[in-house]
Amino acid sequence: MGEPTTVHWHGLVVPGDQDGGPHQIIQPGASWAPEFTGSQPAATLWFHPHAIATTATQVYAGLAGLIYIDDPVSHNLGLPQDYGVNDFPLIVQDRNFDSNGQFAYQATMMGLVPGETILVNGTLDPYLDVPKDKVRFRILNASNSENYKFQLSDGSDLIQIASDGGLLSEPIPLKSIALSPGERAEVVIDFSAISDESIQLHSGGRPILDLHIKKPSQKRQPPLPEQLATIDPFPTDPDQTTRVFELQSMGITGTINGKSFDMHRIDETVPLGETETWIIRNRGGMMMQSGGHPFHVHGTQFQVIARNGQLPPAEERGYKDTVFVGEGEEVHIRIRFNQPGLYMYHCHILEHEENGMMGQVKVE
Ligand SMILES: [Cu+2]
Repeated sequence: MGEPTTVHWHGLVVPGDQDGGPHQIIQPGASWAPEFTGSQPAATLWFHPHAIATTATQVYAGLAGLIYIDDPVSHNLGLPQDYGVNDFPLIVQDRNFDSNGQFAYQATMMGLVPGETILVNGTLDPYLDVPKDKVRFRILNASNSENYKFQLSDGSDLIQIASDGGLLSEPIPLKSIALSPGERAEVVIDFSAISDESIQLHSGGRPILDLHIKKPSQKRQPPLPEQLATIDPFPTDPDQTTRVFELQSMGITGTINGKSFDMHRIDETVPLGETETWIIRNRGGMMMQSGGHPFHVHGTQFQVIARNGQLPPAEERGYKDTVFVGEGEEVHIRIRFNQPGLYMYHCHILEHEENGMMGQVKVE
């Protein structure tokens, strides 16, 4: 490419200097050789560029992909795990096209112009033949700024088995699953319980993917286990540090704690390995509605402990690296960094990230 870029490992717990944030710039013609050992539970993670001022347009142009982490716990649960047979990625992105059929990235003072077309894995008008059996989908909202609320057209359940950072403690049957930019959900759909020959995955009535149900495979999937992973709550300590992050936006721009991003400023310093509580508040939008912000933290997987003073819904009780904070909402997370270095936290609406809503945390 004729412009600087980076490769950020979204959700991977790696040292700050391997994280691929704005400090690990790859200039045109140069290369970068990150090196790290993965040590975290099985999960569906992803990678995308994270350079200053070029993130949003480079992701829009196609730089995004998935990373799968497997482990014995996940492998031995009897979950569908044959890639391309009963285990499919669904990378969902909205796009506009120009008259030449090229992507047309267009932002205004209000933000990115929403795409008229939704692509799945880069495909227009996608459909998929699926076996009349249990099938796993690893869904990533890789849109720059759109939220989705996934549902099946026949009203069947989406059984969520994993969130951003790995398996939930148990399968959660849901009629709809909301994902803001950067969030993932792994779901199982049991097509053997569906009588229609074809159903549709949609979001608020917008078609996402047509699913054509074919004759059952030879070997049938076993029932889903009642228990998936063990999620140990991070230890609590009455003396632990609490930090507050106030999000405020105005159209395409925004701030965290009243500050616009400055690469030469460390906003927070956190001791390595210590558990903290972070309170994330969405103060809304100045003059216009914010629409909510997906708050993402690099280099760790956190636990959501409260949403608006209540326990979070079951699907938010696993590991997360991105949490949606709606207008006027307050979300509490328990967070711990197990690797040292400099990391970003930011709104994952890429236009907000590039226009002020990002900060830096130093872990030491
Ligand atoms: Cu935002």
